[in-house]
Amino acid sequence: MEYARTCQGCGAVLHDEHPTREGYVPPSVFARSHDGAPITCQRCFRLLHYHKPSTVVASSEAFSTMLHDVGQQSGLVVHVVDIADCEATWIDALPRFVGERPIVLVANKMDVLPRGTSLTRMRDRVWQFARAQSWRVSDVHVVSAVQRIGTASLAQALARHARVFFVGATNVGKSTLVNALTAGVTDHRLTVSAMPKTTLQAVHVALPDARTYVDTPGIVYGRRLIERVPHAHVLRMRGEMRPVTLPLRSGQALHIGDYVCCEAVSPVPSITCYVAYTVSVRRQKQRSTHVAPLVDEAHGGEDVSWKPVRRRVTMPARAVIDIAIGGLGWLCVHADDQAVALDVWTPPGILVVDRPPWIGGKST
Ligand SMILES: Nc1nc2c(ncn2[C@@H]2O[C@H](COP(=O)(O)OP(=O)(O)OP(=O)(O)O)[C@@H](O)[C@H]2O)c(=O)[nH]1
Ligand SMILES: [Mg+2]
Repeated sequence: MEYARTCQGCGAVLHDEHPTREGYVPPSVFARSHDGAPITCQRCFRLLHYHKPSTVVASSEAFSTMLHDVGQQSGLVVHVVDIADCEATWIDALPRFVGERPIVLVANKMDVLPRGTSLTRMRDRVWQFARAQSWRVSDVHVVSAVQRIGTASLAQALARHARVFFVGATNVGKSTLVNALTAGVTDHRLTVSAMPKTTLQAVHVALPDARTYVDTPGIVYGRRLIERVPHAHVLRMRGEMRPVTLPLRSGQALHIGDYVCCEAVSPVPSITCYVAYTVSVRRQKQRSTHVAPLVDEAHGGEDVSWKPVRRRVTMPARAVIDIAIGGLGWLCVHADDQAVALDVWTPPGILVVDRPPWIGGKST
């Protein structure tokens, strides 16, 4: 029997028939719940209480359909990105769906940036990035949903909008942000988890003043490490950044965690790794060819047979650049009076882009 009720945590339509399908609730739980009371599906319950990884495979068509629906409805669109992963969590196609309406940008997880980072500068960086994409942005907020920093002023800025849609890539913290913005105002709690693909359908959170916040499922691009590596590795990639700076001699390799390696083609005077303190940074005489497993979505298991791909990065003398690596953070590389070349090795499909330095280097 199908129920026209949805899970308050992830938005899936509830049913009590197929335990492996999204939205399943054991019949005994349905029997105990009285009409209209919020229910959490079994998957959300397990995510919240046992931190079980999600097994749902999200499709980009479903995401486009969802964005199309958002574009058809009136309301403010808030694009949430991960401040440590701006490029890889950016939804390039969003303006196509939103049309002429301006977008509010929220760069979340500012608490992971190294202590002392200038938030004004980070806000400028996000603005510059949006401008470079020719986006019409009405405001940029840098926040931490978990530590509730910047959320009060964001709530104020949103207060005159009857409906607000929160859209973004998976795992950027949309549901955490909506929970933070509505804490003490409503009892509706969205499911939040460290694993990607948590929210499955749009969830409308009604506020007492008749306004609505709409949390949406995030897109999975597969270009961030956290979308591709097993659960235990995802947990290791979170947390505050504590930058580590090293020089590399020609031929030396810097292994950053279990999936990324930077190999010096020429001497590299200084590389600063902006990654979570839980990610190991090891300098070695040469690159190790050992690889840790990736999650193989198609077969529901792990794939140990993948081959790292190489991206050559070159920079002129005296240049300073960041190399952003999807789902990991970024490396800030300084050249002195010689040009620098290095190879970045990652799993296939992981976004590697260079950009002006966000923290290290001269502010532009
Ligand atoms: N450090 C830090 N972590 C955060 C912050 N906001 C969210 N997170 C964490 O990011 C992870 C993902 O959060 P969610 O709110 O589930 O992300 P989401 O964007 O709703 O993900 P989907 O539902 O899959 O689209 C969780 O482990 C959160 O605790 C933040 O401000 N700082
Ligand atoms: Mg969510």
